[in-house]
Amino acid sequence: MYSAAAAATAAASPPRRDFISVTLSSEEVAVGAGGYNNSKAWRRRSCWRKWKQLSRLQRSVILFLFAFLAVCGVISYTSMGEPWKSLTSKLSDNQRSEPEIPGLKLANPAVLPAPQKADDNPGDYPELSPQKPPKPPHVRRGSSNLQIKPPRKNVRLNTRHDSSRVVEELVQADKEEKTEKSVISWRGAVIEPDQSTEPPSSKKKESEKPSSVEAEDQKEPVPINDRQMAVIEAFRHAWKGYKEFAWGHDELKPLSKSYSEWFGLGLTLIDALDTMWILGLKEEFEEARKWVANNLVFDKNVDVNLFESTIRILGGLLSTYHLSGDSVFLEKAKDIGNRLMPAFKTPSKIPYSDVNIGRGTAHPPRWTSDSTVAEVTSIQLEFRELSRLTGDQKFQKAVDEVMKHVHTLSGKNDGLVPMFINTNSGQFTHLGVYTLGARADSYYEYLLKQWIQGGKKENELLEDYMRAIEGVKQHLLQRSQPNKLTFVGELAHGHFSAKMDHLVCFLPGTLALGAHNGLTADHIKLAEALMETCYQMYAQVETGLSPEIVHFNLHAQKGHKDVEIKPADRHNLLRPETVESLFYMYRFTGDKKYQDWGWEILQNFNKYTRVPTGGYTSINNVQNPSNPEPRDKMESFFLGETLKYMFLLFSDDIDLINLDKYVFNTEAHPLPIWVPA
Ligand code: DMJ
Repeated sequence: MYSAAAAATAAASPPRRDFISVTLSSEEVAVGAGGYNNSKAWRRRSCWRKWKQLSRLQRSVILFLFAFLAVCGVISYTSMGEPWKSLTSKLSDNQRSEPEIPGLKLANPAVLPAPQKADDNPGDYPELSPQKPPKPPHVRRGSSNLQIKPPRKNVRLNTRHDSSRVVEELVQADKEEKTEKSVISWRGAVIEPDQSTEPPSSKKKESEKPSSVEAEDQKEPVPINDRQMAVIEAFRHAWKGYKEFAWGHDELKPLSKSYSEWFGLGLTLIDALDTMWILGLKEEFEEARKWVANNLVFDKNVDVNLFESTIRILGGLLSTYHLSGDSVFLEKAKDIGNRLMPAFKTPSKIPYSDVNIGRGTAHPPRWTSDSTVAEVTSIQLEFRELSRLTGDQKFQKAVDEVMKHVHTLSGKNDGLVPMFINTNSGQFTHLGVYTLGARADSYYEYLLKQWIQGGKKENELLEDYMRAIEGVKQHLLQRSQPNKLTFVGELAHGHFSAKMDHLVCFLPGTLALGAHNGLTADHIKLAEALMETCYQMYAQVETGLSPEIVHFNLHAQKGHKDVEIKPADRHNLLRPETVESLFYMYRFTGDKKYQDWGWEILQNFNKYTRVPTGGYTSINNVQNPSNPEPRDKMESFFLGETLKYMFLLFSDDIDLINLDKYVFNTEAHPLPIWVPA
């Protein structure tokens, strides 16, 4: 607005062509002075009249001015827009990051600039190289393929106090490794990133490639922590005994400083191969690899159990092949796989339990023509993977047929299966007894895991798994007294028994894995409850170690715990199931209590089962801390499973065997999950 004096001056002067004068009427001056006519119509009319009174030139100049101002406005908006947008989004990010807690208002809310992304303005800070933020545990990373990269240097650890030196060594080793990005193996041989997963056969189905080990993971390995160091130390102690007294034999007898043979195939050594790889034990792995290459011979007149040799030997060789990329393991896997095939030559195609791998003959146990249900339905992950790698479908065909057949069988109870199946008729036998323990356990585990391995497409497997878990809920779940622990009992001809094998403790982990893969969320709730129970099977016992079997109290009695142990059941075989489940539970929930429970268990293994001259031993009496009665045997699964799961449990690196890329067989040997290319 112009002042009244300016208006008067303008009115007095004659209009000049080269000046623009704007005349304001007295009415307008009056408005400026306080008189105010609020009629919209009047205002519109008056403006229009004035506009009409202007010369054409004046009108053009005014229009030009408006246009000019409009153009300036648009230009300055576009140049200011980005900073403005980022400012407003930073502000709103800041606002978002302050969680709203009802009833709580911060007196002085902090105003902080939003953290700048490393690549927001890389040129601004040339002296700073972009840094990865520290990885929070349990944050799922993207789907980049990875290779497990053990440290280039061997881990050296003589005592617990060595741990900081070892960490330094590992960090140094990692630095060295970064300079050799094209190499993915520390075994000496240079392996190109892709080479490790390429099956030797061109017959391999292109559409089913493993999600893992196809390309090198470029991410920084997470440093090993003190608890993991303690696992490495335990492994080394066990290995020392095996190497000194049982090298190349099946199992160490640590007290008598000798060994026992089951199949005569170096079972402990093969079972432990991928554990050494995962723990980063280079020297030990190298030595064991040489033994496999030079001494492992399957052309032997020996009877082996189909299930045990599949999960431990075939599974161990396949997983070590995947992790290391070394074809010697695949060659051996093919050899044993072929030698196990005669087991499937039965009238029903349900395999016999035993095979003579030298003669190529198979037979059931001497006293029956039955096979165990868990055994014939827990060899699938390994045989299917062998087909995928070799391109020879016969392995997969044989084991898939077993699953298809079992899927259609009658004699199940709401998805729960009996424990035996006849190799002639193909029918379940000993009907009416249902357990998730010995002889049935891994049937349930492999339903889920095959479904995951195959890319979640085989619906019958999922159906059978879901139905079985409903069956467990309906028939086998109970709560103990006094602490109301949820446990899985057994059903025999309609009678419930409150007996639970330690073997059942695989179930919390399997349920958690299912929930992680999108199955109903109440499975994780059940997993949490059962995990607590499995931990109590250790915590309520005098040595802090679980017996083989417990009986839960269903009725509160003064002075009685939830867990009762019968004299025949109080042995501990260094089994893995509870630490296995603790590992899954920690991976999926991030709850540190699971790590702490595992840590307690490791300490108790060290206290009651460690043999000073090397090795660990099974014990006969978990209730007697002053004499746990060592049994003089270290089972191969202690190195294959128990210590491996401990190491993984204590790790915060979800890429250390990423569970979206690998599925563990029932002997803790990770195999790749197949995904469509
Ligand atoms: C292992 O051989 C396997 O975990 C199997 O599924 C059950 N028994 C032992 C460990 O307890």
